[in-house]
Amino acid sequence: MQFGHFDNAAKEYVITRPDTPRSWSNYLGSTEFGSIITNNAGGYTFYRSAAQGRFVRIRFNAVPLDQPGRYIYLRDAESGDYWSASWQPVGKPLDSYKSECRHGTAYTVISSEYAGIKAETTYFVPLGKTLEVWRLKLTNTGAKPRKLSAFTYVEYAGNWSAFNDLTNLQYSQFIVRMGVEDGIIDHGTNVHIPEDPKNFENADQGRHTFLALVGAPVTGFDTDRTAFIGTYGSYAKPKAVEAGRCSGSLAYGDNGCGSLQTDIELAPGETREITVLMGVGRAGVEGKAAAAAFSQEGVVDSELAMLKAYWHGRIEGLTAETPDPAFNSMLAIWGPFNCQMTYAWSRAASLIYAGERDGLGYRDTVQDLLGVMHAIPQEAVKRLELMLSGQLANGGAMPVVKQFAHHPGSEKEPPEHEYRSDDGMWLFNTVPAYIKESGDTGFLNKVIPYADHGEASVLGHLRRAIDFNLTHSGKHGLPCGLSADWNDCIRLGKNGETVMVAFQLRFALATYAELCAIAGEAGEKAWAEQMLAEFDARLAETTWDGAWYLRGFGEDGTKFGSHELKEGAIFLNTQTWAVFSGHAQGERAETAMGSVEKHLSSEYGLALCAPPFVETSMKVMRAVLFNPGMKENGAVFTHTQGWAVIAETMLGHGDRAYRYYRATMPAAWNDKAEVREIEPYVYCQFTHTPPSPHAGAARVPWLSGSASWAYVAGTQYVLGIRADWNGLTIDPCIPASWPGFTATRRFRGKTVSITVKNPKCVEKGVAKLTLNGEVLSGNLVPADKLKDSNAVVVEMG
Ligand code: IFM
Repeated sequence: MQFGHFDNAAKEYVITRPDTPRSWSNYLGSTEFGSIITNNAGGYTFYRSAAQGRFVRIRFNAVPLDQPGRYIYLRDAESGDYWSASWQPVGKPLDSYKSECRHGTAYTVISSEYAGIKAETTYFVPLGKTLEVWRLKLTNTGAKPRKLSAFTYVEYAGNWSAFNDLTNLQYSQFIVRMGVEDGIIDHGTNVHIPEDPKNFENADQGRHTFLALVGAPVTGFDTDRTAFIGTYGSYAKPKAVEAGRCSGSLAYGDNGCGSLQTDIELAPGETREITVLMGVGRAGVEGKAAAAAFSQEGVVDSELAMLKAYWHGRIEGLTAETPDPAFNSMLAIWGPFNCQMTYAWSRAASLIYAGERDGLGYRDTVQDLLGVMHAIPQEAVKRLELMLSGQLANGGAMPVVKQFAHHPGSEKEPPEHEYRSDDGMWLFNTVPAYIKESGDTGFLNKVIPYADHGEASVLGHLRRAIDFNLTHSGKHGLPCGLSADWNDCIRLGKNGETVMVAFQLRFALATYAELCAIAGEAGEKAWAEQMLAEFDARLAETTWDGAWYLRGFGEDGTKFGSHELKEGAIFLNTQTWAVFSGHAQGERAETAMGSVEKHLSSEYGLALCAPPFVETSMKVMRAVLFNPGMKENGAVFTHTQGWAVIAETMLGHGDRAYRYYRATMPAAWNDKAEVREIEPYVYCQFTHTPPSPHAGAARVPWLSGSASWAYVAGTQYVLGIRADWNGLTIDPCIPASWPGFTATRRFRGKTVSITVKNPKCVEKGVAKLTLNGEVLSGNLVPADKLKDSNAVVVEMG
């Protein structure tokens, strides 16, 4: 069943049925001023942090879904009938109410048609501004004049705090003081104490937001929720809208809301435009200034155009046309946009991440950078430097880096039991990704402080990360699992060993050797190569279980991920990382990936492990906490699928790689949206697998490691367009049935147009490559041969 379709030309997803199986959301704004909006105008808004800057309330997990939000109620003065410009919250019957929602890149347009009135609301945050615009266009499509009233509605969160709003009502409900100045609502918090704008984390300060309306006179207002909704009213039946007029309430404690009323007459065929502005600052200062600026003709349109151009620029680092329209939609917009949102918001703000995670999880953020590196390398490297300064002098990392309150050099070392074994290992993916993208090899010498004390060059940081795992190793000479490796639900402890991180360490040693060669550190390179050879031998001896690789060893030597076990007999990650790391080659690699197909694959993708856990002790295998077939307990954990795709392409299996790729590609499920349930344009954290009764249902949309690894796998390994130390490698691994594809990649300031032809129907292999008509040997397009615009033609065979 379909609830909408992709409009690649407009770079939008169009929801044509508003009764989606779950709320289908979008992001507006920036990390200064962020908003989540759903297809039914539900959502919330925050300044800088979804936890500490939350000023618009949503009730997470609400019934009905995603309420409240940013609503505009419409009421016919003659009949007294009323509805909302978005289908919800009033929810008129869908046989008489037409609705469309277009989610675009940081804007959303919700349109409706009911009772002869067309309404179109465009929601966005103008670039560089700390305010939200809701531009409403109302059209009378009938033959007689109409008198309408429009009422805005937004509900304020207490004390700008996600937590206080839920848990400290005895305080947060008594510091709100609403006002109205020249028709602009002032939402005040702690208005009697000084403001402290430079100290964001100071909760004890006066703060204000404003709500203004331009384009029509304000004829009424309510700022007290009870006055607007009524004691036993609801968002579907607010008292003020039923009555046809606001009562002029001024909240003094309790719950503040923002409702501005305007009365509009529309001649047949006439369109009127009004604009609502909601932003940070006082009504009388920032509110008045915003109202003046946005009353100018054309300002809303030009701000929207600038916003679109900005975001399109950020997602157009690579464009491609393949034989698969679903892949094309993901490549054109949603894949890179999802990566940008993950990079921006980490795991802090969505309909699922309700603000509890404030800050940048170390391993997550370092991986998230991979999905945006090709698009915004100079911005990404700043974040990478921040993360390097979250590494500790012992080579481990702080679990979370708080961008608002990070003090490199003087952070406290976390307690020993909080260390995870994989944190520093992800730097070996991301540091090279930056250098390959930019050509900036000097980055390796950049000196960056450690979080707790001391400093080192980037290369020095990498060496420390390796040392951390070499010094924390167990009986088999493999890295200890500590509180977790990538898998939060595997606690192998300070003596148990993780085979996944062992493969990451193998990858790290190989990568470090390459980096040392670039940096001219011959001694370090020789050391890394020697360690790598020894480590490979150790891995071959200790980690092979007969038909696949083990997952780890417990502190008492118990094997995990072994065919000898009834539960968790095979794990995905150690097979894929064995190949990805370069350790497993030839027959072992084929056997391991064959076992993956045999034991873990389904139409929904590859399960993280099988069979799921039911009876295993949770001492190590904490996955048993989840129902079988969910999350780390045997679901398709989407984050990991990219590694499987990469491994298959490394083995030259284009058909299998793409089958896996498609299984979790959101757009490929567009016509089965009732099965997948969440947004068909964004990645999710996991998909239920049997024995879950909801097999196929995806959960935790937007923010996870899935988007970035899917993007890396799809663009760098399926299409095979990879930045390399000295240029761009073109090494496609595609389904044999594809006749080829075209792509355009921005690379080091140049444009490279690529045509791949596959006349012999192979899955992998470059027979011929030409750059601007010149035949080159191999599959590398050297950076120093690039002109401003380039044509590369690749013939597979
Ligand atoms: O790797 C983790 C991630 O850091 C948070 N979400 C779950 C993943 C797997 O456990």
